[in-house]
Amino acid sequence: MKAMKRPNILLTGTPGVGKTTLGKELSQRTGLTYVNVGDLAREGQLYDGFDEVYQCPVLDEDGVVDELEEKMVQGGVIVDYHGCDFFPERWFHIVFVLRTDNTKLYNRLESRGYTGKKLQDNVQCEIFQTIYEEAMEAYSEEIVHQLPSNDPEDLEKNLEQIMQWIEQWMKDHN
Ligand code: DAT
Repeated sequence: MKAMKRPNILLTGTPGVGKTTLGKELSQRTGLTYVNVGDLAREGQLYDGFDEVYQCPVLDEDGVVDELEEKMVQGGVIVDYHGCDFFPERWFHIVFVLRTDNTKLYNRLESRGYTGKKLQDNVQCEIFQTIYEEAMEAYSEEIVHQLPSNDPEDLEKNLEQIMQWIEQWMKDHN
């Protein structure tokens, strides 16, 4: 028997909006595989240079794509990253951009230890909806959806909505 087809889901948005929280819980509830691109890069040392301004290694985007390709072709993967324009468009069946109110995001990032330019730039990234615009350019607009991610009720609503979408997708494709 052929394996059930399962969708690939991209969770993107500014750091601190709640991608990891949503992605891990979604994985637990659905059995889909959760992949955190930041962790993947760290584990495989998929870096390409060093950013002097932010004092952090630069992601080797092609290396990440090569590393994930086989898994993505099989389907059933939830990918979490604060950027989205270097993944092959064909990988994803749906893209969620999580959004958080500025003051809430500021507080979350501050308690994560962000200060100075890093804190300012990330909050500005959210204010300018940089990642949403990146997603709208990189993917077909019909598959890009914004999700509010301000409080636990939002989290629960998002989980339920995505699970419903997965169920419908599975019915349509199997
Ligand atoms: P990201 O993976 O986008 O960087 P995260 O999942 O690590 O974000 O969440 C950042 C912080 O915000 C963390 O302390 C958990 C909290 N958080 C996430 N989703 C939330 C929500 N819907 N309501 C309140 N807090 C949330």
